[in-house]
Amino acid sequence: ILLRGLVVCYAAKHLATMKSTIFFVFICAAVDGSGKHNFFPQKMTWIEAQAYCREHHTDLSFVGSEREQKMLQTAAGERFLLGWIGLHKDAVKRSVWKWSGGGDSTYFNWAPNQPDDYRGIETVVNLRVDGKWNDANPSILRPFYCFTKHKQRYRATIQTKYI
Ligand SMILES: [Ca+2]
Repeated sequence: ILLRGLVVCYAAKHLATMKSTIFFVFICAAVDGSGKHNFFPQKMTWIEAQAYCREHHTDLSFVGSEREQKMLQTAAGERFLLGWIGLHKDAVKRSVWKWSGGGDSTYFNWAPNQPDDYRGIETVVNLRVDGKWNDANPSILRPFYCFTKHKQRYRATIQTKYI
């Protein structure tokens, strides 16, 4: 189950007859799909950076929350540094922003007046030194942020219900 930030409940229905009751066991796992973000100062195009991250880590960094935004700051040494993150424009639906590795973005931290799609060629996103996001030309050479996914950890709760 590779879902991040979601509480996944899968109900394992144990049909154990206990006298005249049916015994259900529900197992809920809060999947901690988070991991570690790292900053890489070597400059690459967005595509090169993505390939590098995928080969050596998991992917370009995704930023799904304020908390993860903060993780990038920590990765760069308690400050924000200019660098690519994994956000890119959907190739077909140009108003939709997707994370490298899948999923539409629902959290945004755009700088004022961004995304502006300057010259109509800004299809990927970089973090600025103020921590805000800017859409940019993917062929510019920039440092980048990679994400390494941790192994899954579970916090399981068992609920029992007699009906
Ligand atoms: Ca821009």
